[in-house]
Amino acid sequence: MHLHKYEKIWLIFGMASLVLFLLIIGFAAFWKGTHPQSHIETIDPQNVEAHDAFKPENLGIREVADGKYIVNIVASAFNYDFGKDKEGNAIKTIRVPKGSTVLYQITTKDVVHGFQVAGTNVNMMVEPGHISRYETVMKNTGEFTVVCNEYCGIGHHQMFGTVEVYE
Ligand SMILES: [Cu+2]
Repeated sequence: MHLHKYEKIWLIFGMASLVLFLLIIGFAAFWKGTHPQSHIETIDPQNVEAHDAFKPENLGIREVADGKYIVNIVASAFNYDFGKDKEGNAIKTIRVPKGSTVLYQITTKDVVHGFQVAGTNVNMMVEPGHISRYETVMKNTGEFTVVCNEYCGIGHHQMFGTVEVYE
């Protein structure tokens, strides 16, 4: 079989790019540990309290190791449940020291919601029946507004909270 010179060049180019892309995917998946951050674990949306992370007393922020925090949140129309303080008032602000590693775990009781900490790289879709997780280092100080970016109904704009990163 005779191949034209340009055909050969294109074949080699095509195959080399395919190999290169597969190597990049392999490198990201096996070496860097890149994987989808969320939607791995399922949960009964009608009974989220059955899951340890979403028991009312476990909601909100918890320090699990030095500089490591877990934040558990239950979203519902039209509220983010960050748990309650000692007086029984709903917590609306999560406070973390700068540079800490925070794992956000969030689920929803009803419809699809969003969870975005505006100004950071935390931005998740929250689907009923799934647990959305994202771990990040809070590098910058400031007050960041939590917003729902999936239109979830008439009170959509009332879904908000604050993450405060202090020195
Ligand atoms: Cu919402």
